[in-house]
Amino acid sequence: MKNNTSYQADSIKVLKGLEAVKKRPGMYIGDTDDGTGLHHMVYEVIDNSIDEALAGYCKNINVKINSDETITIRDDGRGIPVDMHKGEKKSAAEVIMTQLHAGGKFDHDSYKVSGGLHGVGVSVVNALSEKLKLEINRDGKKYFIEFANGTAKSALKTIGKSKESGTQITFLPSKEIFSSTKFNGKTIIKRIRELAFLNKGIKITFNDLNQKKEKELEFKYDGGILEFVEFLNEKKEKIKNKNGNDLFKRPAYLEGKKENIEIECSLKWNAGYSEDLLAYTNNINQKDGGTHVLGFRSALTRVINKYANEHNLLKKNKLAIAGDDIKEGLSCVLSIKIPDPKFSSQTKDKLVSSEVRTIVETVINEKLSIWFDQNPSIARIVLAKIIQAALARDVARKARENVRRKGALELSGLPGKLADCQIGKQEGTELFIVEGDSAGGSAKQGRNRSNQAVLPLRGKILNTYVEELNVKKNGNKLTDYRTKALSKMISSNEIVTLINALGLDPKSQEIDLKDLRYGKIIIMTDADVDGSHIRALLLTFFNNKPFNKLIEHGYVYLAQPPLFKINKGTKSIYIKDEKELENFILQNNKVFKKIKRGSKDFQKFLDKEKSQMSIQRFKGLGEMNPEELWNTTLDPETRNLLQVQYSKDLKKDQSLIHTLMGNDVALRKDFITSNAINVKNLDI
Ligand code: 0RA
Repeated sequence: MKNNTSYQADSIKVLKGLEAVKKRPGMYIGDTDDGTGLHHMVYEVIDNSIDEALAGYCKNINVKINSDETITIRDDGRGIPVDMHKGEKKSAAEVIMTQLHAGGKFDHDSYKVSGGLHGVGVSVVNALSEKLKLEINRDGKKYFIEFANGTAKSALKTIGKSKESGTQITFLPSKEIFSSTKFNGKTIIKRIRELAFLNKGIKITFNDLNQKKEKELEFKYDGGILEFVEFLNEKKEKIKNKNGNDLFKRPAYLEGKKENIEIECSLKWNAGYSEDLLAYTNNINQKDGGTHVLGFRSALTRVINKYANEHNLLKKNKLAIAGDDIKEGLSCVLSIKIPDPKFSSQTKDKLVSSEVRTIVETVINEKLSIWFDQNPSIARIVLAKIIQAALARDVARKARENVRRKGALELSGLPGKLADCQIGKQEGTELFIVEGDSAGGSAKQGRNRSNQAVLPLRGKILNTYVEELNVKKNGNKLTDYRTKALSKMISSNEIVTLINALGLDPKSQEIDLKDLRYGKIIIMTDADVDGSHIRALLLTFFNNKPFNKLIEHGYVYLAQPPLFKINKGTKSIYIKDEKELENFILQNNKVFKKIKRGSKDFQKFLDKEKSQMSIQRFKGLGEMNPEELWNTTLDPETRNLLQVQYSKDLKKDQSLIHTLMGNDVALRKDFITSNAINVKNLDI
């Protein structure tokens, strides 16, 4: 508060105050070159009218850009006081217009919530204006006073009678201070609209007389920030209810007052993924948030988690909802009004008043809980969206962890276990997926390094079968199935390694065949039950979207390693399986022609023949030396490859895989000894 000592001393202080403003205008009003300061001049005056409205005395504000480059702001409030100020020997109006922060002198405790963008008062606008005319309607009279560069041209005088009350200020910003003094209609409209949203019921009109088609725009929102949220969502995709309408008939609107702090909040969710949160303190936006936003976020997270727990929505997914999941598609306006806010800087971009946090949290917590309870059908769908976001985040986290897991990828981006081939193109190259490290060792040594790559897999890979049929039956969409399948696949180290080796992206929903690093993908497993199982698991993986594209385009093959080796002198003959061994013996012995096949005698002789021959049985690929592996399984000249193909009846294939790889253990066991997918003899 001002301390009146003597008239002279005070006058000097006033002069010094306005000189300071003129000397460093940027400090008081913002940048004087880029237009922000110029428009803050307008906002400062409008804010004073808004204050008058918030005090309950003003309903209408008119803003007009005039043809002589001046601007007029008019309101129907009480009018700036006109009585003589005893100490100053000046009218109160003149004092308010010429003294820095002089507004406070006339304050009642409730007055001046807004306090202007910089809280500097209209005297700053006056100081930086070449010309300012003030007209006051009050006490049945019309008063007038004019200023030039902040100094009164003459004392306030009565110029007539008036039945109205209110204040009208017309000013021309100083060309010595501002690089440009041309007002931008759009910029002003944006602020006027914002103020109309933030202060429900106040009517603000705008008129630009320099526009060819002169028309008055009117901004009045009885719904306040609720209408603001609707406005922010106009062009956004809606979450639809079962009738195809916006799930939110209107946004949620919450309000409360605690310890002199007024809190208003409106929010809704749209179908998008980004967040749109606008926070205001005393009509000023905080782009960097602050304590009010922190309080809001804690309350929101708490209420959502409480709701999810009370309705048992989390347990079956083994999930926790985080703030980021709630943010997706949220639009919210949070507006608080507080007597003496503290900001981190002059630009008021961040609120730091610490008491605000708990107060906002308490109010939002209480009101939002009530809103959720009163709107169960909206709450249910919003929760489903949030839980889906949490699931997706979980998938992404697993993917990240897999990529980071030690040794998963070398710097080349390829798995360390992969023994790559020298040729760097798809055409003519082959990837052998090999069961076990020992077989991998033989394959690595026996292969043709120029075009054959080897990837050893350790043991049984994860069964990646996802019951698509069931997912669909529960009324969920294909995305759910894909998320589930993807989540399952990338949870396995071995599978991520495989996908990386193939040159594909583990997180991508689509495959571009051009990315594939090899022309043939050859599954090479032992010729025993375990081998068949691993082969089935690999085929199950390749049957999942999007990897089934590789089967569809004929990239996937099965190697056929032999089970027996017969040594005949210096020659070696390799035999695929028991049946082929039997045929081989029969063909080479005339004796068998006379004995009935399958009889006791037949078996006796057969056993006798076998014992006389030198037959070696391979227990697994690992028992073959590199040369044997090359001769039997790797060499394109002699090997026997099977191409994996879907049969004509794809539905039947899939239902077979479903039966065999699904949850039924007994059926799965059958699969281990049989082939689920049709294979056709290719080479030979
Ligand atoms: C100081 C005291 C009072 C009102 C105002 C200033 C006032 C300033 C502006 C600026 C634009 N429009 C305005 N309207 C009001 C309170 C006056 C009283 O107590 O009667």
